[in-house]
Amino acid sequence: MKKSFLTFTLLLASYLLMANDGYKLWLQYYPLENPKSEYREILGNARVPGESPTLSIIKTELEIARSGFFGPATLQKDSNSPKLIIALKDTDPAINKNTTPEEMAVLGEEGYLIKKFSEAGQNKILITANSEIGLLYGTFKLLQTIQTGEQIPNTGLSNSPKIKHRVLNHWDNLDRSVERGYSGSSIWNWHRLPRHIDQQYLDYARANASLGINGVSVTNVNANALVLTPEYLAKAKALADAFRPYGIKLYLTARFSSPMEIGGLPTADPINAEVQAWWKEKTKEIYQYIPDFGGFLVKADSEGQPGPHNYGRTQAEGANVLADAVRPYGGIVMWRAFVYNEKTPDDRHKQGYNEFKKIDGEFRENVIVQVKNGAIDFQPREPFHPLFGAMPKTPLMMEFQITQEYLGHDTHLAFLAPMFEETLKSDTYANGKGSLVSKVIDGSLHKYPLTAMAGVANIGTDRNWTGHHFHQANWFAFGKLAWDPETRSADIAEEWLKLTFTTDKKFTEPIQKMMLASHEMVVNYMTPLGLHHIMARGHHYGPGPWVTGGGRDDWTATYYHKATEKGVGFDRTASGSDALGQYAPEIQKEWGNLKTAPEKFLLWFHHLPWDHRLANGNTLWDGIALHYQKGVEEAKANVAIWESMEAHVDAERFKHVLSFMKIQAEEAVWWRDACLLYFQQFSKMPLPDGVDKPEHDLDYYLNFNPKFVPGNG
Ligand code: GCV
Repeated sequence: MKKSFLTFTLLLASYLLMANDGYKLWLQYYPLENPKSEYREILGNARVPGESPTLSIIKTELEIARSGFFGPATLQKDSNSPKLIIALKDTDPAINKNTTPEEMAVLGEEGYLIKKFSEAGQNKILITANSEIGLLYGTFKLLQTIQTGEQIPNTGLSNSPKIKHRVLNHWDNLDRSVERGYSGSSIWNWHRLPRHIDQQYLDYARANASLGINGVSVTNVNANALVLTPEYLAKAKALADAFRPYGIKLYLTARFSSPMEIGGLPTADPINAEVQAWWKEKTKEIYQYIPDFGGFLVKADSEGQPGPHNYGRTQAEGANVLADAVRPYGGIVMWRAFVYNEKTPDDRHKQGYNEFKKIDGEFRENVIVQVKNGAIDFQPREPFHPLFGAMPKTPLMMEFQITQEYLGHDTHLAFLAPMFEETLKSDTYANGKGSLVSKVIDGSLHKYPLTAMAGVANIGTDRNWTGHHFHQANWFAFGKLAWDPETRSADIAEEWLKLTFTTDKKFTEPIQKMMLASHEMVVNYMTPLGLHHIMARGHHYGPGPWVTGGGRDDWTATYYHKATEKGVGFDRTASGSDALGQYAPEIQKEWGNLKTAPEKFLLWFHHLPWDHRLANGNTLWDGIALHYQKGVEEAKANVAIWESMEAHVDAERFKHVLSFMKIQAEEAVWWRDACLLYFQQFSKMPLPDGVDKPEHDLDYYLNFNPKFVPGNG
């Protein structure tokens, strides 16, 4: 056996045997299959001219990667003849010599260029950019390329983000609870801040930078005004200082009533001069703490949060007062479109559109309206929000939910990239065919000067950050799609698997397939055929199609499924709430007609009899039951697929994933049986062949009441 092969085998064996708690995320830097790889010398002989916090992060990253790929015994540096040069233009002659002004121009502020070149008969690589952050992004890209075994094209690898602000939204409270968080407590230890900067903050920033995420809103949108007081601003400043070298800006959530709660004013009316002056003063103070503060994220007039409605003002009047305050410093306001009220006698689906469409063009230029992917609330599947494409004069940004509030929380494997991709690829028809949501978001459709994407984080103090190891892939996917909303889910899954586990196809191919099918599987066992909002009350964990009554009808399941003996589903066509009328005529025509309506949205837009015939000839009842069954069968099959992967995964992650998958398979059965027994009271039809008989009766599920479910804000 050759020595190099033996070394690799030993390295790999020790990697697999090592306890791996997943803390290293997709930055594993596990031994390379080819120990003779040219990268051994290239990474061992790098020149990064200059000194700065970001440049030193780059140097450290090269060290970590090099020793991971090749083991600690590596080449000595030969700085006279470097093989890897990472530098801004004009800071290294090799960069000037081997790049053109045109190549540099397309990179913009954050892009990078990786190029192979040859010098004195030696193969070398350069990474260049117009900013140090671009260099950091380029370094991560090179290391990811090496780990996944991809090639750098001879023409070079040039990339820059399509979206300007790529922001994680933490719904973290100051007491370290996390609204809709399922992976432990908040990683922000406000009590210890500002004096203690935990290593985890830096590891978090590093992970984000490796994906190109460049903004973080650290506090819950159900905001606490305290965060804007000097005591907390000093703490926020400490976080902002820690994030800065990684290219990450800090944003804060602003409670609309702050001028009253912490400012002592009798009102928060946005047209009141004292209120306006208060926001300006407060903002000035924030910028004294954090000179590159990103701006405010605001949830107003929604679910009990204060807002401009309290004073009879519009959302634009509310947003503009904050926008005027941050504008002199280059800050922005991300104003959420998630505005709805149980007292509005209209389908909840329609309320956000009705509120915002009419004020298109009334926002200041540094406001961007943050719109959830769908009009209700991050359901397992939703049609795209009708506001996309409907506000040509107001920049809109996407808000995805990475944390799985409605998709089984921490234990259910659901790879969300296909769900995000489905929304981004939806055609709004705003400017004719091909007016995809992705083009609204990247600004190209309506020429928005401001672009952004937000993801509600799934990160907590769990050792592996996200509860389920596979939910790291959802954080990863968000970063990739925020950089380029046209990235394919299949590519994201493949890259994540190779970086996180192994490049061995015997593992990556079946597991990639499993990941790509997992979202549809969850939809099948939770909310098939357009059913929605049928989860348990409050904590939203497990099924609850029977949820009815209580203070708010729009927080029940019966409001949405409307099941009776006559049928099931929400009629949102012209004969019902006409939410469909908020979409383009082409969509109204297609989705409104039962012959052409996509079955995945059937009961979202139509109320249909139980014996309605689906495209395949099945009755609606049989179709619902068979979808639930299919979801259960897949969840069970996934357990077996994962079991067969034992040889390819370290024991710690293997066992962790396996036990979560078993929970998922059990709970898929829970969802299927509870929902089918509930709906069967109305359909009065037998379960079709092939659908397992429930183990318990409906009463059992009605009385099943999990206690202390996390994340219930
Ligand atoms: C932060 C849903 C969630 C709430 C969340 C809200 C929002 O209603 O259940 O926990 O509040 O969305 O997005 O503001």
